[in-house]
Parts: sequence; structure tokens; C-alpha cells
Amino acid sequence: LSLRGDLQRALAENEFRLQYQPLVRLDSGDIAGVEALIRWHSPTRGLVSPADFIPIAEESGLIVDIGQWVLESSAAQVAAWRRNSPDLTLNVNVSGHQLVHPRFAANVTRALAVAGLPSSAVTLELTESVLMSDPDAAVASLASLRELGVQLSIDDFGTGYSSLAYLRELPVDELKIDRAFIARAELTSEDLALVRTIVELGHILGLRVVAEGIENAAQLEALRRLGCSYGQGYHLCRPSDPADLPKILAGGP
Ligand code: G
Ligand code: G
Ligand code: MN
Ligand code: NA
Repeated sequence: LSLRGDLQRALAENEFRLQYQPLVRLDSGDIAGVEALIRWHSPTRGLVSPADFIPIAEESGLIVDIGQWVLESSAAQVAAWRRNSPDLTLNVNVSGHQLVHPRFAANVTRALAVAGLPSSAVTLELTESVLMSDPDAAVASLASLRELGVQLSIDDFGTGYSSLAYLRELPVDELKIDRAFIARAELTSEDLALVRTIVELGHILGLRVVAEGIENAAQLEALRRLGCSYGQGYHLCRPSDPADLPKILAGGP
């Protein structure tokens, strides 16, 4: 069967799962929120990475239905966790095809209403390349999403080519520094200077700045020293199954 046909069946057969990776406040070490990350457990293909199937889902348009499933499931899950962690927030990855879908704002509203999750607890992540492929259209759709009360984030920042002018125009709340920069951020390197510049740029623009892909203690310490507010990465916490989150949220290992 083609991957495309298989994906369609996977949705119907409930083969997708979500993992959740904490976003951590670097000053206190507290968990501020979680990012939902889709996983496909295919009975014939095994565990398939979203890096492999999301592009196919985008080409075939299936990403709209898959993305809606992600929104609905993660919103319900985080609403449940908020009974013990009332300030917990949710980050969801959104593809360009979802963003331009005429019913996207309505679909987001419906998903959050059904889950009972306030829109202020939700941040939608859009990659820099999606936003910059048609910046004027992006500004318009982001503005209408923001009217719903959700927050918006630029994911994988630094890998595309944001014009500084558009960065000012885009109605976003958060900037996630791509993990490629963090991976190279040795304590004295030019990459660290680059990361410092991105952190400062984010703060000048009034954005929450998240460093992705923190994999060791040295990187964590360097980012703390730069005043980066939030971090994510294997060194802080791996993407985890929902059953493990209550313990993680309670401060467990
Ligand atoms: O979690 P992992 O590193 O395997 O993710 C690989 C890629 O898939 C990342 O770019 C990530 O943003 C993307 N991804 C993970 N979950 C989702 C999702 O629910 N929707 C979309 N559009 N992309 C996702
Ligand atoms: O594109 P996006 O930033 O949404 O991708 C998130 C992906 O990054 C997830 O698939 C997740 O599994 C992966 N990830 C999370 N933390 C780390 C890390 O510390 N190192 C690496 N290499 N990948 C990570
Ligand atoms: Mn992301
Ligand atoms: Na990213």
C-alpha cells in the first residue's frame, strides 16, 4: 500500500499517538507547558517518524484531518492535566496547509471548546519557512487566529530566512531557536554569540524565547547565563508518553 493510503487508514484505525515534551522555565526549572508531538505506530511499518510522514500528509491534504486530531486530543489531555497543574500550557505544531485552510480558525475554536481548554493556554507553532513563504498572507491569518486568544510561535527559528521587517510585523508571542544553533553553542563559540543575538532580538520584540534541543548541562548553563527564559531538550526531558506526564509534572524524574 502507498504511504498515502496507509496514512488515511491510520487515522481511521487510530494508529496515531501523541507524546509530550515539557517546556521548562530556565530560571526556576519549573515546567511551564508541553509540546504535543505526533507518533505513528503502524502495524506493518513499525514506528514511523513524523519527519517521514508529515510531508506526505501535507502533499495529500490529509494533514488537515491529522492536525485536527492532534489539536482535539492534545487539548483534551492538557485540560485533564490542568486539574492538578492549573497553569500548564499546550504547544501544538501546525503545518502551512492547516494555516491556509478556510476553516482553520473555526476548527481550533471547536477543538478547544469541546476540550474545555481556554485559548489563552494554547500556543500554535508555525515554522519560519511557512511564515516567510508568503509573509503578507501569514500576517493576515495569524491576526485572525490571535483574535481567538491563542498564542503564536515561530518554530525552528534561524533555519529559514526571516526578514527583520516581517519579524516586527508578525503578530507572534514566542520564538523557538532551532536546535541546530543550540547543538553548536559551545561556551565560547561564535554560535553562542549568535544565540545571544537571537535571544536579545526576541526580547527586544517582546517575545518569549525558547531554546530547543538542549542536550547537555553546559548548553543549559550557557542559555541560563544568556537570560533565555525557556528551554526544551533531551537534557531537560525527553518527549514522553502521556501516562508518564503526571509524575514528570509533579517534579518526579
Ligand atoms: O518529534 P520529532 O522530532 O520526531 O518531530 C519531527 C518533526 O515533525 C518536527 O519538525 C515536528 O515539528 C514535526 N511534528 C511533530 N508533531 C507534529 C504535529 O502534530 N503536526 C505537525 N504538523 N508536525 C509535527
Ligand atoms: O520542529 P520541532 O521543533 O517541532 O521538532 C521537535 C522535535 O525535536 C521532536 O521530534 C523531538 O523529538 C525533537 N527533540 C526534542 N528535544 C530534542 C533534543 O534535545 N535533541 C534532538 N536532537 N531532538 C530533540
Ligand atoms: Mn515544534
Ligand atoms: Na522546532
